[in-house]
Amino acid sequence: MKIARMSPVEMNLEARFDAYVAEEKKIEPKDWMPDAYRKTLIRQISQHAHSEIVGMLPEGNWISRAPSLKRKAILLAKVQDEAGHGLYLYSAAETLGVTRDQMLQDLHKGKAKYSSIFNYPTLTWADMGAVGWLVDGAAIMNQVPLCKCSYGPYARAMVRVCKEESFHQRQGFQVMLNLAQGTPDQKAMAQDALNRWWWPSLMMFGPSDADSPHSAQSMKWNIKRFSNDELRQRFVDMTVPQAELLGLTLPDPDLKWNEERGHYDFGAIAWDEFYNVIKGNGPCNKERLGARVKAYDDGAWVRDAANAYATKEAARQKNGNTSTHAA
Ligand code: FAQ
Repeated sequence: MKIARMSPVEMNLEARFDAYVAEEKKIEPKDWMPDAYRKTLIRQISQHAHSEIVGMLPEGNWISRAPSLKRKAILLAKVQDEAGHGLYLYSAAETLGVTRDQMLQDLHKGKAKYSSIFNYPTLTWADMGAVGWLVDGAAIMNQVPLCKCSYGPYARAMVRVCKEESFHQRQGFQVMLNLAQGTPDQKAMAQDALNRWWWPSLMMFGPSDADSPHSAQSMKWNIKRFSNDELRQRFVDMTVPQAELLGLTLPDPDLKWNEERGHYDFGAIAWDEFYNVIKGNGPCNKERLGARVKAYDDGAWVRDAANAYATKEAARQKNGNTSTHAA
């Protein structure tokens, strides 16, 4: 780590670190970092990874029921992308010294969180539209600034993730548009999905700034670049005209343009519901965690086989043989 204009002896490690971050420079895995910075990143990146993997479940549920081959292929590709995002993120977290097994154990025991949004059920095909449009839309709003986060491996992972999320958001909007321009029943189905996903999507940004214990420090470290409320407001401002274009109504009687602020005002968020969901009591928490634990247990033989193969290969290498040409 090189700090311009300041000699290392003049500054202790933490002050050097703070100055380095303030200069918008990237921290890399082997750089010195405060323990609390490392812990915060492990918490956030692993929870982000868990969200991607658990987030495959509500949409995976619809792959076999998509209304056409084209929609099935798109949805399948999207769900696979989410798996890829989880893998980049677990890898980024591993660079901080935590093992993937430890992260998964924390998820399975309910110690590590994942996004509240994935604890709601996907009841109709229109939910695939609403999830892509709103959930991926909110995810991008939150993740684009993370491309500039101070931790190099996380920032770089986010660049690719955001490109893919923007395709996801557009395909969701397209599903909504087709339904909104379809029969009255299809339009009603789209409206119903919007009614159910709107408020949980606003909750994705986390508690309001006044109740967000981690925000101040994470912003100081350039991990978070905007506060939860700032990003939530941007999302509302971006989405209102999109809903108008769809001819659908956002389920908020208090939503209105505020000329003075230059933003939309919106109604009160049901924070009791949010806290209830993140405590494990949402409509699908038990089902989602159960599905993840089962997938992990069912996959034990694959991990065992891969490990056995790796051990055998290592032994062959050690004995000077290569597996394919030994015979
Ligand atoms: N759900 O002090 P803050 C996606 C927790 S990816 C559950 O504000 P922070 C892609 C928070 O962890 C969606 N818990 O915390 C996709 C903390 O608890 P802890 C995931 C939440 O970290 C689309 C406590 O509340 N995205 O959707 C939530 O500074 C479609 C206090 O909160 C990311 O993870 C919540 N919504 O800010 C996949 C982005 N909000 O850890 C499939 C990266 C807060 O002390 C299909 N993460 N909590 O026990 C972030 O930007 C931040 O971590 C925030 C929370 C903004 C989520």
